[in-house]
Amino acid sequence: MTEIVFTKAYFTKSAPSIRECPPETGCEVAFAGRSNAGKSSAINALTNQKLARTSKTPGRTQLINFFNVGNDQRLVDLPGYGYAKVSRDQKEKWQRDLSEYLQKRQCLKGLILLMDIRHPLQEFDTTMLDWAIRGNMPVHILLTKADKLSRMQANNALFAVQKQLKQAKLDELVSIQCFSALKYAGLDELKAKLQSWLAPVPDQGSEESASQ
Ligand SMILES: Nc1nc2c(ncn2[C@@H]2O[C@H](COP(=O)(O)OP(=O)(O)OP(=O)(O)O)[C@@H](O)[C@H]2O)c(=O)[nH]1
Ligand SMILES: [Mg+2]
Repeated sequence: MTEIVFTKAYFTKSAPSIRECPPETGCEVAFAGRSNAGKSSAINALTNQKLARTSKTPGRTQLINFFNVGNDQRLVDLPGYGYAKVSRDQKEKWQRDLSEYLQKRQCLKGLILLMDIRHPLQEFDTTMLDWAIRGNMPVHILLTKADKLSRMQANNALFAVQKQLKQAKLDELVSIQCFSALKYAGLDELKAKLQSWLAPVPDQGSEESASQ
């Protein structure tokens, strides 16, 4: 297994729709969440570069942006959802694009779902979870902007979401952690998750590992 060097990430492409995404080869992991949840900031913290545009104005990322992190391994910054000021047409287009991307993209190995730790599991967050689970896609939740809360408050928020996931019987496919792009907190856990999805250790008994 080669360790992914996230700091070597580079931008490759912006796609206005799923039809214009790069070819279905290798593996990718997508970052999804409400507008302003901190998707672009998380990618920048992870790569230690200003790769993805961040903004105080919600709805900044309107394209599907692809970043290479290795040989056919990609991170994908998805357009944020839930931004009140966009038109209904635009909202519907985003929803169609997201559902199509999540359900049809074969090379998609997992979903990083970002939610502001102060407002987790809002409208459409749960829809995203449902779509992913229905497609048997593992999800890793980042409770972002954890620096806005005390450690105790952050842990309480984490436990509360964990409890809800358990009650909804979603805890097998879904993992969760606190995160702060501002403080670079939670990066090791996120990197380990991405590594496991993008470059999994081959199963010792599998044909693939036997032939190597
Ligand atoms: N305090 C704090 N602010 C953060 C953190 N992460 C992001 N922000 C701020 O939140 C705002 C939105 O961040 P973005 O990374 O642009 O959010 P996004 O999810 O990519 O937003 P869209 O592209 O609109 O979907 C910016 O002002 C960031 O500086 C964090 O960990 N802590
Ligand atoms: Mg963004």
